[in-house]
Amino acid sequence: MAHGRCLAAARARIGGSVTDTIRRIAHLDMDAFFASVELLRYPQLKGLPVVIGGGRRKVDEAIMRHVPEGGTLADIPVEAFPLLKDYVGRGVITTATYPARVFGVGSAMGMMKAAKLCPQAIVLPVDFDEVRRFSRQFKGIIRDIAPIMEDRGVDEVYIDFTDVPGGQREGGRVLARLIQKSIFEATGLTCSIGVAPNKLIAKMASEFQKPNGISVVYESDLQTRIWPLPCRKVNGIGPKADEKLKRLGIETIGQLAGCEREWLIANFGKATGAWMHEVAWGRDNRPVVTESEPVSMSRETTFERDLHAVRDRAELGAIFTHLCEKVAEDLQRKGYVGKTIGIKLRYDDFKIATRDQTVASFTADGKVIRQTAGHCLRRVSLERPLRLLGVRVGTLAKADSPEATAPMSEGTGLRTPSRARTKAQDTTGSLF
Ligand code: TTP
Ligand code: MG
Ligand code: MG
Repeated sequence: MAHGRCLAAARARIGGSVTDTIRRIAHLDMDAFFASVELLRYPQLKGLPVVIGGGRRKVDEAIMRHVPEGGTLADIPVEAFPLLKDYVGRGVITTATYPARVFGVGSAMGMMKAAKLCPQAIVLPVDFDEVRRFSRQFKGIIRDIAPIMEDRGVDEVYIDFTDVPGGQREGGRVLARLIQKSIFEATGLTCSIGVAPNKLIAKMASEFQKPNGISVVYESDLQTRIWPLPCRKVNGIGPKADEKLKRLGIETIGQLAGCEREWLIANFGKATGAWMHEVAWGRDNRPVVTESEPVSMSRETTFERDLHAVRDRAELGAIFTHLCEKVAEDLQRKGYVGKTIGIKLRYDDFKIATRDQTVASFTADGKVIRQTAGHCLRRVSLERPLRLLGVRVGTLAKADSPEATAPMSEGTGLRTPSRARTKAQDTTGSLF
């Protein structure tokens, strides 16, 4: 029985015929992401070299002045935009459009140095809010098509194509095309996708045809398409490991594959050596992990100068209340409630103290958080000045989940603290 089910699960009906299902993992990465987001706002810059870097507000204001009467941002003349050659400062480039990359300009390069290579490039600041908005949007589009998606940062994700309709056709190309098209139609942004037997190879493959490309790689392509690549292309082989490999005469992944596993272990240690051997042979069975639920949410702040609980009482109190309100806002915005409320302090001698307390019913209420965190504060020493103060809410549940909406459990409303208690050193009295 079990065997029969396995077989059935390993097969998919495609175009009327039954074909074996093979593991298809995609890696999708947005093209020149921060720069592309700016080009949506200023479409007149399409096709021009543009770099992202430098401070934000000043540039915005300078450009805004050039919006013609009754016009929009798209009507600002190209000549009005600041150029790299006029940049003075120590900023580095966050990213560059593909026309700018032609000049050798790219991420992490100093702006003054880049100005020598491409003085005519337009410089724009990053708008993080806008970037985050598009990041959420493109990920939402993907999830609607292929629900097993792993968020890998602002502009990239892994997607498990294996059991998604279209995920097997042309090795995944059909589904990749659909995703690319859907993202472009909704946002105007392009991305590149690699589809491969696993995450490791998919990540490399997404770079093969950038920008706006799709690359499909099969297990049998290992020798021809992966082995000629430099070792540095393996996600996880950083500059240090790469340098050491080079010293040992190993430049390409193929050369790495030619090394004895034991030799790699002798040179790089057990875990890294064994891992290098596996990746060189294209082996990686890490699953695509969909969004993990947050364990806690917290806010903390390091003060500009150390603050003392008595001497700086008002200032500290205001910051504390603000942190509690911010955590409450985070919880509410993300749709969570929590039960364990805690504080974290760092003293001027860098020692850290934490305390927490569990309340009877789930909350995302700033006042409840403030009150409970205040109780926690009374349980730590406040004799030394403080460098940092943090507030955390843990034991989270979705605000609309059954456990969160269940009637309040019996009791006093406050439970015993969950951490080992030190005797309360109440130097603050009712300060908090
Ligand atoms: P990347 O995906 O590395 O680069 P990219 O999207 O700009 O270009 P590509 O087409 O080659 O993928 O990074 C995504 C965004 O993250 C990028 O637009 C800017 C930002 N970023 C940084 O803030 N710092 C960095 O060091 C890098 C590399 C990127
Ligand atoms: Mg990118
Ligand atoms: Mg990226």
